[in-house]
Amino acid sequence: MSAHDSNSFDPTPEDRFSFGLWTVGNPGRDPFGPSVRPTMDPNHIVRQLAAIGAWGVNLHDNDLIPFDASASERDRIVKEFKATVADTGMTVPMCTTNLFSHPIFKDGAFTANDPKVRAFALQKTMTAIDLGAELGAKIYVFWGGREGSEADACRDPRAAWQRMREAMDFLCGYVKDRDYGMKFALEAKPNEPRGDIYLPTTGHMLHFISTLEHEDMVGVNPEVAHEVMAGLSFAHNVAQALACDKLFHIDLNGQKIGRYDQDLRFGSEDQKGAFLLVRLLEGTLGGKPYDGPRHFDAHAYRTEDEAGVWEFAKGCMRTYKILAQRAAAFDADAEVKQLIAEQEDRELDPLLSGGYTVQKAAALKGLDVDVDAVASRGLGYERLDQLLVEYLLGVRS
Ligand SMILES: [Mn+2]
Repeated sequence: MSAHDSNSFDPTPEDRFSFGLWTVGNPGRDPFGPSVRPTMDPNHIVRQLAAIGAWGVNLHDNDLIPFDASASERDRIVKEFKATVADTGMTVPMCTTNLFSHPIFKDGAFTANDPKVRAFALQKTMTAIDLGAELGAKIYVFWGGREGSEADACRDPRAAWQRMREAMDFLCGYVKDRDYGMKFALEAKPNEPRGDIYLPTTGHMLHFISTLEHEDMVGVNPEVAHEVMAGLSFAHNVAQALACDKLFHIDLNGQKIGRYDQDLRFGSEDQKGAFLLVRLLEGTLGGKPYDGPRHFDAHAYRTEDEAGVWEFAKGCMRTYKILAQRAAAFDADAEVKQLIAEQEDRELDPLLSGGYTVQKAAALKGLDVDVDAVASRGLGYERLDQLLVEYLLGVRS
């Protein structure tokens, strides 16, 4: 089978693709209209995901268990779901808590002004962490859906930051006490549903994590759409997280800049950004690849019926694999390698790395840089970028 046989891009469990119950299960409700698709049973979703080659299924507590379920109802639902996951050979790599749908969370959860809301948020999260542990999840995501404000006069934003720290320290303590072996992945978003959300980008999260009591067990879960909403380069954000060994999970989807959170099929928008992201995650440029799940946090267009939902899911996975193949071919291209290598003068490496010494300072001060010659060099980036575009468009391989 050649690399260009379209079947070779069909997903398999070895690719470790995962979807949330809330993604393929999204019934198409939006602020302007109701559901356009029937709600799907979680067990049906798991069976369908397995059938199309996915590996994992993720969930919020209330994607599986209704908010007001009784203990016996909860146990029945979990038992059936666990059996379906086992029967299909699927896995539950990640779980999270819905701390945004119920009206009690209208002013946030961990950062809300009312201590009863904060206490309930901790209670709900501990219960949901127990569920995640029961399902075998090793990653627990925190997206602070309503941790933000419109009437900013309501609290000192420093108090919100401090409350978030206290909640994370507490919940890390809970997971350690229970010996669940879970890691936390924090997900940033700049706005929506709140006017402004605290800790709005992955960069903010990375710093926040460095202030936590158990920072070793906390990383990030960057989402394409969320960083693009903030007008940022997603690949740059992910690269910083990878460089700090903090990329614990990732939310792949598609987004147009300057819009509401679209959660579109992965690779359906900004194919160049998606190419550069997959190149980074797969390590085709040479860096250490990302070794976590390839998770899609996206949903089908509101125009679709259930058949369209599975086309959407297959599309996310196929596009990822196509981009991985395109990135590998691009980075194996001799001309590409040469254009990148030409910019690197290894001779000065000893002076530029390894930190300060008196000798290096003296050598740098004495260095004779021909500034005019260096400044007048063309860098060949037009050619390099065009080669990227030609790989992306499939005319060079
Ligand atoms: Mn989103």
